[in-house]
Amino acid sequence: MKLYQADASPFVRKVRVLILETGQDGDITPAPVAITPVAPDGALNAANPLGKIPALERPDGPTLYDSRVICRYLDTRVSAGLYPESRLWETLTLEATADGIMEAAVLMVYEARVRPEDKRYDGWVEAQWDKAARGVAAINTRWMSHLSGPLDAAHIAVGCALGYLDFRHPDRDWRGPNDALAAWYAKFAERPSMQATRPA
Ligand code: GSF
Repeated sequence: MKLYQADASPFVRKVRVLILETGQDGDITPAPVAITPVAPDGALNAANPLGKIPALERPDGPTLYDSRVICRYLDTRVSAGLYPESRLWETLTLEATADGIMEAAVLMVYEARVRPEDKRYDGWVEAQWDKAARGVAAINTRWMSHLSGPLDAAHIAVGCALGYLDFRHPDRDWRGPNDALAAWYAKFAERPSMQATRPA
């Protein structure tokens, strides 16, 4: 299977961490792409009409896209149990929260790097940060007992979202009021799968 990817993408990292955690690394061929919303890639567009990564091309079925779909597929493929039936809705909601943090943080990067300087809108950037910060605070206050349980797909998503905040927005200090989550992340970031996928 071919994974369209870029090392800096937190959504790709989520998929790559899940691949490593479930022992499927040998089944995946990386297809690196360098894209922005205004500089798409032809082969990627053919695989995913939305032009976004990650996208997973399979020999025996249509290309899968959206990291949540890919993670769920890869989990099912090897019966890894990272979407446990007993807490499925919690897992999906926590994953969605982490994805929302990534999405807001990525949009902030695009605003600074992709949009022409004279068209940038600081209020919009701050509103995106407010979303990310509210997401982080909600995880810290409502989800620590879930995060202290056995590994599931939501743990991976949260780890990758926080890693992306460190990578792209180190000056925002997400740890500040979120001690419990900061302690959880310090430990989670030590996992070999997280170390192997650190964005440079
Ligand atoms: C988001 C993927 C995404 O925005 C998912 O896979 O979960 N909901 C999707 N990927 C970005 C790269 S990133 O992670 O920085 C992307 O592909 N952007 C290109 C574009 O055209 O928006």
